Amino acid sequence: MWIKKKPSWDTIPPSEITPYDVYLNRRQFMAAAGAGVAAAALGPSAVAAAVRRRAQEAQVGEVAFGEELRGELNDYDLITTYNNYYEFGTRKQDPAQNAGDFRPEPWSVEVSGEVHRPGRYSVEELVRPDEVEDRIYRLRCVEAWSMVVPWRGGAFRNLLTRVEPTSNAKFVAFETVYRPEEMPGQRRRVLEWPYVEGLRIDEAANELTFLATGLYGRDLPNQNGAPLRLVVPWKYGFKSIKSIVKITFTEEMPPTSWNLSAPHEYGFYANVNPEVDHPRWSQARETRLPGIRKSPTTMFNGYGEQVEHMYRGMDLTRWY
Ligand SMILES: Nc1nc2c(c(=O)[nH]1)N[C@H]1C(S)=C(S)[C@@H](COP(=O)(O)O)O[C@H]1N2
Ligand SMILES: [Mo]
Repeated sequence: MWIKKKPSWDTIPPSEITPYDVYLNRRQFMAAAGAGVAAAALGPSAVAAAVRRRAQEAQVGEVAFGEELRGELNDYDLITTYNNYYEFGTRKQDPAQNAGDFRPEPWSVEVSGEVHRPGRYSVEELVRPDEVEDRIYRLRCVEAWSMVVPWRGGAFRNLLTRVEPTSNAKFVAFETVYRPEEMPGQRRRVLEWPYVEGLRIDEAANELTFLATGLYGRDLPNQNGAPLRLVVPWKYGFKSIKSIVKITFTEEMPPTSWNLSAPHEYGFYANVNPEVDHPRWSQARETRLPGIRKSPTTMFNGYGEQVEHMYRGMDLTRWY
């Protein structure tokens, strides 16, 4: 992916660019070597962790949204090793372990249905290099844990202005790639494959709806949905569909994977709502990883100001 502008921290000459992990190790080494008394007091692992955190934060330049969450950012390691991506297995560590053979390039997305400019689009046509920005969002999984992630990508509404939905388009349907050869989880029918999701057209056009191509300023790892995934921060995480190959504009509400799988447990809207419990557990509180203590969940995951107007007059207890 291209980046919008060279961030201020990026002053290393190209000849010195090293792979990210090597870079981090070198930074840790230099910091540990120079930290003297503080290092002796804290111990090497605490120093390494602190330096690593700082180096990771340095990968997130100026953010277009969510600056107030910077201090709560989860580590790159956690975000890329604790995943839900059932195409690669159902345990949290499975996607990081099993996604190594997945090929996110070459890639194209088929845009069809109620749209004036249907066709096959490249990732760079959907998220144009000059529109790329970093945003820090909370991610609240329906399983009652949450993280804070620095995404890189583009607003979905930019894409809408280019493909031009027709006036009949009331919903947008999304589909994940189907490649059982590369995705071992798809060889078992845990869900109906391919994974599908959808949004109402006004939700898709909301300023927060984001197409991520990266995180922490780097391309998306396969386990996080490379090369292109949706991020809808006021809804439960399962709406944020990964590795998208189809975007279809429809007049009818499209089917969604978790609703197909367990209709009495997962609705289409799936807005984060602490007052509507999952049939098998409470949604009033959540665990902010990597901690274990629970803290209160907030309506629309804290994004009410941006999204609440879209649901006026709707019975949110029914549509959780
Ligand atoms: N195709 C696909 N997309 C998916 C999932 C999945 O299993 N398959 N899991 C969802 C769930 S439940 C969550 S919480 C988020 C997790 O995103 P992350 O692993 O990048 O944190 O991805 C969502 N997108
Ligand atoms: Mo989730």
